[in-house]
Parts: sequence; structure tokens; C-alpha cells
Amino acid sequence: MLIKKGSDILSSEITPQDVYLNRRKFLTGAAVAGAAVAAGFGVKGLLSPSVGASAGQKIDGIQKSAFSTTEKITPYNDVTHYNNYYEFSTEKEEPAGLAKDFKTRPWTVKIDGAVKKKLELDVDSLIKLASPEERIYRHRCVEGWSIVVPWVGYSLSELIKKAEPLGKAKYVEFTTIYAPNQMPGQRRNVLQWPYVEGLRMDEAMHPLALVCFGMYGEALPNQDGAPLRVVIPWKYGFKSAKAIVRIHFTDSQPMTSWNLANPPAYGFYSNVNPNVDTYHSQAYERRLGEFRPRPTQMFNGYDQVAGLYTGMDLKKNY
Ligand SMILES: Nc1nc2c(c(=O)[nH]1)N[C@H]1C(S)=C(S)[C@@H](COP(=O)(O)O)O[C@H]1N2
Ligand SMILES: [Mo]
Repeated sequence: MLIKKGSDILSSEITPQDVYLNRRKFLTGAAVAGAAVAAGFGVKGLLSPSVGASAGQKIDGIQKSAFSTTEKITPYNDVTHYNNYYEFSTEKEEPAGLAKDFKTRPWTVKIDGAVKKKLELDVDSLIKLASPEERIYRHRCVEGWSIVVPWVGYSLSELIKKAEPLGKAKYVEFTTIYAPNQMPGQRRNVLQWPYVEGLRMDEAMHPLALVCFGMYGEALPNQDGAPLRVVIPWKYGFKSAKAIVRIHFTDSQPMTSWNLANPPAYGFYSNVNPNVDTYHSQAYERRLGEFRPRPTQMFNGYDQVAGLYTGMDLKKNY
């Protein structure tokens, strides 16, 4: 078997409150250590000028978006030191360090399958295809924590349109880079590699679906998915694949890494839904940095997507 049973994976994901609290203490320590390094070297990235060409670089000309929430933004240090990124580690504190030297340039994104125009785009030209917007979104992990992040990107539909999808393109599949020499997690069979996630075409075309290359006004840090990821705010976090190298259009529903690992826990749709418990109860969530659980909202509060699911039983199509 190449794939571990779902139960093996899930045991590493459970975050009881005591563990959570210890991690919070850890995060505070990490912030101090990070500050010391920054102070010592003055310039970010001075240690490895050839890698992560633009990680942390300021993005110019960012427009505000009407889709942004006015809720309190989660501190940068939490969002960059508490990550799910199994290509690097199943421990949330580890991707920040392990992804430090990950090479994000040169980087090509292939757009293919059921499209009129197959494209191979250098990531820096892809980024320039539309003007960057700041989208402050709630982001809900299926494990029960949530964050509010000022992502930078543009609607995925803008990119999809450039490839002119054919009528038979009913689904879109996103594939993360496969680079086991750089990604230690890919040398272990915790998930099927490369990481694959997917959306139905109308979901991908919804203006809320974001192709993302920055956050907090700067290029994405490696641990958050540099150089390019998607952010689908009404779905659980794992639908938002990081470090994408391929966008592929198909006529049938793609198999996804998480669904393969544990079908009862991770459905294809994975819309945030407090009424459907997957492996974890989904009724409440805890915002990073807060202690009082808050009720989870249907579609993570993004009611404007409800029309995509009219007539569907969302208990069956979890
Ligand atoms: N390639 C890849 N993408 C991924 C993951 C991953 O392990 N690998 N984890 C997912 C999960 S479970 C979550 S919650 C979000 C976390 O994004 P963040 O670290 O930027 O908060 O990334 C998603 N995208
Ligand atoms: Mo997640």
C-alpha cells in the first residue's frame, strides 16, 4: 500500500486544547527567535539570495476588494508559523523552517486539458495577467481552527478565461509541485503525491475563488504556498492547494489526495458546513489567537455561493 490509512493521518491532526495552548506558547517563542535573526542580518533573505526570489517582497498597486471582511486580521506571525503543508511536515510549526530554502523561481504553471488554448506560463507573467487585489478572507481548516488573512491575488476566473475552456470542461484540477528532494514530507507516504485538489467549473468561476500570490501586502511566504496557490474561502482549507504547477480541465470529477486518503472524512465538495460533521465536529471553530470557540457559519459566512448548490443534498455531497 502506498497510502496510509486515514486513521494514521488523522491522529496527527487532532489538536486538543492543551496541545493547542502549548503550541501557542511555542509560537510566541518562535516570534522572538525570528526577530533576533531579522535583527542580526538586517535584510530579509540575505542568507540565500538565489532562492525565493520574491518571498516577502512588497507588491505594488494592490486594490481593495469589496469581498473583504472587516473582521480582525490574524497576526502575520501566527499565519506564517502554524501551517498545514504536508509536503514539508505534518507538524504545523515545522513548514516555516523547512520551506525556507524552497525554490520558487523559475516556476512554470501549465494550463491544459479541455481548453482551446493550452498555456505554459511563467509564474511572474501569470501574476501580471490581472491587477492584484487584497482579499481579506476567513479561512477555516477542517481541524477546527480559523484565521483571517489579507490575501493578495485576483479572481481565478480571470486566469481560467485566458485558456478558453471548452464546453466539456466540467471540473478543474490543481496539482502541487512534486519535488521530494526539496520537500521532505514527499519522501513519506502520508498522502498520495503530488497533492491534487479540484473544483467544479462553476465553483472555480465564482468571483470569490482567488488565485493567490501574496499576503499582508507582500509576496507569499513559502510555507503559505509560494509562488502560487488558490484560496477558496467557503470551503475547508485543504481545498486551497499550495505551490501549484498545473491547472487541468476535465469532464469528470477529479480524484483528490484527501478524498483518496480518507473518503468518509474528506468529500469532494468540502463546503464549510456546521451541520455536517466530518471526522471532526464542525459546529465550532477557534480563531488562532483567541480562546473562546465561535460558531461556524454555513459556507464559512460566504452566503453568496449558496446558489451554486441549489437542489443538492449537502449532507450527501459533503
Ligand atoms: N500542497 C498543499 N496544499 C495545502 C496543504 C498541503 O498539505 N499541501 N494543506 C491544506 C490545508 S489542510 C490548509 S488548512 C491550508 C493551510 O494554508 P495556510 O498554511 O496558508 O494557512 O492549506 C491547504 N493547502
Ligand atoms: Mo486544513
